[in-house]
Amino acid sequence: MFKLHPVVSLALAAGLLLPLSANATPNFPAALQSELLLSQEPSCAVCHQGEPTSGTATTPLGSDLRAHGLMAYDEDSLLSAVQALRTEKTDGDGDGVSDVDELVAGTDPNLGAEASPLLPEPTYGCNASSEGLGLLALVGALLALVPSRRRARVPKQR
Ligand SMILES: [Ca+2]
Repeated sequence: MFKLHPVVSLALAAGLLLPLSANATPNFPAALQSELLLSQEPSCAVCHQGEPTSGTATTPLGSDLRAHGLMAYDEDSLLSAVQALRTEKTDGDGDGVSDVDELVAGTDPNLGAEASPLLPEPTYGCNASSEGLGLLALVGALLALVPSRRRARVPKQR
């Protein structure tokens, strides 16, 4: 067994854990807020399903955005897709209010008018990017404590 420097252990742990804890694209809520002049970042749940919201955008809005070229982590593709939805006045839930207008109004564009409450404050998903850091630190600390064996030094032969 070889000894890893604690910093290396942390880096390895981060590399192992980050794909497992991948969330929605973290820059998208702020990009939507800026593009649509929203009072707050929209919840990740407008595009992602599940608890916590993560993975591929599969809500009706998320699917429409992907159909219009949305690519994860590509803010330009998000803004382009939003513009396309705005131009087409896409109404994923069929309630007569376009998806973009619903985002601006703070309602969920995936739900009809009767079941479309104001979006909750995001408490998880793409806005909770530091969520896994506690676990990451714990794993890194545990890896740093793994006993190691030093190589026996072999005296140079003369
Ligand atoms: Ca609608």
